[in-house]
Amino acid sequence: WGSCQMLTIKGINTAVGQEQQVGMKEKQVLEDSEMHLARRDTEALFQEQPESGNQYLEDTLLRSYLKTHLPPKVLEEVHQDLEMFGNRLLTKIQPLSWECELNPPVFRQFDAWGRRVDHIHTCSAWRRMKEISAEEGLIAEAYEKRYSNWSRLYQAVKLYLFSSSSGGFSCPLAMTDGAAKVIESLGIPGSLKNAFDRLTSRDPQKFWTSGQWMTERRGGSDVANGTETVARKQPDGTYRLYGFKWFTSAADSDTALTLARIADAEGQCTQGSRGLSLFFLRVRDEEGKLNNIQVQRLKDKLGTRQMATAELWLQGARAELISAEGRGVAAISNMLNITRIHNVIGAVASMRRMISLSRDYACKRVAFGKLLKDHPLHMQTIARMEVQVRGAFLLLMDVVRLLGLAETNLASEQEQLLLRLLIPVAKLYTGKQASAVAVEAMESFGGQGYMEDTGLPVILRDALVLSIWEGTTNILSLDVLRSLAKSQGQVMAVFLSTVQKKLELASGTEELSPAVQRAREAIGSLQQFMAATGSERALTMELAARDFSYSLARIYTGRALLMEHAARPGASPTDIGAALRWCHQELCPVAAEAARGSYGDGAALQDSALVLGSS
Ligand code: UCC
Repeated sequence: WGSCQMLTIKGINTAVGQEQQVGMKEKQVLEDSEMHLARRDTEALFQEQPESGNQYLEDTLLRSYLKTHLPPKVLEEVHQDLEMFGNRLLTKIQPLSWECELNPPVFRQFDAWGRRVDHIHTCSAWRRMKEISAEEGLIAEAYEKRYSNWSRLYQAVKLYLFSSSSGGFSCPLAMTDGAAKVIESLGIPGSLKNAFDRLTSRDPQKFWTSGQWMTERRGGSDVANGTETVARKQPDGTYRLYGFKWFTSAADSDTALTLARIADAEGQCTQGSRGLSLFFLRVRDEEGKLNNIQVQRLKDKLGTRQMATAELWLQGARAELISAEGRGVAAISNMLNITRIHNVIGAVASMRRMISLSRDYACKRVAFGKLLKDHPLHMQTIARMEVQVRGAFLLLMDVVRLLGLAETNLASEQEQLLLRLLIPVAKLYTGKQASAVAVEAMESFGGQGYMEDTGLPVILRDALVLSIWEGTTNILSLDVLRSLAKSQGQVMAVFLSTVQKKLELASGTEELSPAVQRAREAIGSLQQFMAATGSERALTMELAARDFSYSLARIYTGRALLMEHAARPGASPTDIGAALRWCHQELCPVAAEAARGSYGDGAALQDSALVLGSS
């Protein structure tokens, strides 16, 4: 401030810097005003908040995908609904989401008089999310099949838009969808008709959500050996479950699917996977009383704090057997495959949100005399993330397109095999991408990205779980191998022929030829790897499982980017640029690592020595 600047504060005219006699009171006012001015000075440096608008309208990739793939009549209808939903998300749902974050569930074990109540209190915003989910048909859409095979894709698009504004409610929706899928695949038996109707209802008063209780104290990955819960048959044909569920998501749900071992007349159970059966249960009765379940505590998680994840004692919970005896894992796989797709939705949505905010911030924030968007290095960093989210989005769309075909009996046998392979591939790959993008994007806000009340750390924390729950990266890599083994290699044959066929079409586009060339080389390397390892021991494939899955993800995503998008009529230079960039990363890491000898016995020993520190 200039020393002679005239200021008018609180009605006192003062010439700052002039020597004058001022009374104590006036002096105080002057000091206050200077402090105030100092604050004003820094206020001028305040940064504008990054914001997003109507997520649907702003998402050009999503819109161009829908325009390319949906039949015109379907597109017209869903466009209207998605635009309205985008507005609702912006104006009504996003504020609720923040409320859910600020008011996580609270567990009250006893009432004031010492009575055990085990009450999980959720906030009103969380309960409103449940109503909105029903109103928007976020589960119903997939089961009503109004748009035949496109219904599943349409539902996935709505969930994708909802995910990052859902305040964590996308988690119970994932499991609700999975439970509905299991019941549907059983042919909706009479005893489950009411539950199915409620899980897929558009009526907020009727709508139920479901949990998935798989993890017990001995672990969540090795379900076959970790499940101790015992089911005892009752004279009326129902079962009572006794055991301890260590990690039950959305413990405030109305119903749950869970695994248990049926005890025979002597009380003996079959161990391992063949001893597991699948059960359906209501969590509470009509009066809200728990179904012989005690809540031990809520989990203290790094993220996803908006949802009640609990440890539960089942002390004779009444349940219905819904799989064949001993076929529990196979039966719950239907649920797992759906929740894994939801995980992909969550991963892509999280990346999209982070990048939208980064982009908006880059257009507002000035540093070193110009907007961030005018700093090429900053834009390069965001562009690299943008390529990742584009690839992940198109991979997701392809998975839900195939799921829609399978659910309307329109999928060929090859498409069903491809779907089985792509679900774990997409889940493991996008989970990792989402974590990496969240960390990188956070940096694009500078120190602000690290501040809790910006909401950005929430996105990071919530993204970190995506590669852990519903099967870790390694467990899913082994599931990829399982799908190969079960189909006796057919899934790989389908994978390779699908990618190659599509590349043929893309090769007609001149600008894409370097990317097509790289993709072809990667496929060649993958085939060579497969041929070389075909006769080798299981250890080789186990060690290669993760790199192998990454190779499938990158090659297939390259195909989706190249063919489905960059080679379509009307593709923009941006679409082509994204495809080229995608294909410039290592598309077949498994071949590169195999050439380095990473999968032999010696490599395994070296890994152990390195980790365990032995010589
Ligand atoms: O619960 C959790 C948190 C929930 C939160 C969810 C929110 C997500 C929403 C995100 C929104 C943003 S976390 C814990 C979740 N737990 C898991 O994901 C389990 C991870 N472990 C596995 O996936 C394992 O691979 C197991 C449990 C499947 C392995 O079991 P087994 O019994 O050792 O496996 P088997 O013997 O190989 O398979 C048994 C049968 C076989 O069928 P048959 O007998 O006909 O040959 C397999 O082919 O199950 C079949 N099967 C499958 N079928 C196994 N996996 C699959 C699959 N993925 N698809 C089809």
